[in-house]
Amino acid sequence: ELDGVDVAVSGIPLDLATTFRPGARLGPAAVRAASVQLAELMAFPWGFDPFDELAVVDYGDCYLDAHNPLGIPEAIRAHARAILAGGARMLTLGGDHYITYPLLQAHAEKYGKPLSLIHFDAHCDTWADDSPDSLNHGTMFHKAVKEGLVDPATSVQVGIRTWNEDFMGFNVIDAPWVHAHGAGAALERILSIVGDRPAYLTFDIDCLDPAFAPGTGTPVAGGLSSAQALHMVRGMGPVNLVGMDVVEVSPPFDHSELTALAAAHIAADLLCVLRNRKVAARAG
Ligand code: 5AB
Ligand code: MN
Ligand code: MN
Ligand code: MN
Repeated sequence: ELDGVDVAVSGIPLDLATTFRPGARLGPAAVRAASVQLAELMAFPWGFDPFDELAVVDYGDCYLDAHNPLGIPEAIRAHARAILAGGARMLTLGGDHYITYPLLQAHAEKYGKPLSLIHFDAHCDTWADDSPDSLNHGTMFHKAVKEGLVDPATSVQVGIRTWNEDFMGFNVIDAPWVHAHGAGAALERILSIVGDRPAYLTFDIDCLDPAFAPGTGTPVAGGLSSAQALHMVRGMGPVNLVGMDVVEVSPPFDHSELTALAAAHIAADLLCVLRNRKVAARAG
């Protein structure tokens, strides 16, 4: 590991031209700011401070040249490759959810493909678009499946409540199922689908109900509560998480920083999960 860094936090402040309501480029800064409010809460409910054992470094933001949109996918891939080459795991703050596609390319190069995907979202993001670098909103997992970056049969989409004619073979735990059966039952399904395969976790904040996360570009009613989502994220201990992101926070639509705070809380709990895995691995 480069300099002994376990987790590299970085931001990718991207808006896409195809976005209905722009603002996600301001997400990483808002999530970082909200994370300050978490400091005193971090030990709850874990009983430890994740930074006691886990070396976490904020690498700042990926530089995106606004005058060269065609360079955006390559800039994100290069950013990720440079961090992954050092051995740190990435926890990326978005930004439009598009960023997950070049991030998956870099992670698949590093960890082997296909990866398993744990995808929290209101949307399945599998809308058809085969052109690799088209920067088209909501098409990332279509491309990722077509390129063999993720194996849909060992992947799962959680919180979905919009329709797509092609789910591309992903397992889907939709929002009504979580409401009917509970977050605990959903977590058990996630763990059995993914097993101990290398898994990338992508958390689109719009998986949460707009009551909990109003600050996002494409809100959809009927979503998960933050308690349900946190329960599932906190249960990721058995999963071999090779990469993580929290995306689609759009501060212009937020109220009282609720959405940024929810995203920061998800990110903090992911750090706690990684901290526990590190401690458990050392204990043998
Ligand atoms: B998200 C929709 N298909 O293109 C569109 O938030 C939704 O990353 C895309 O899941 C949602 O705007 C993309 C209607
Ligand atoms: Mn979404
Ligand atoms: Mn999405
Ligand atoms: Mn969106």
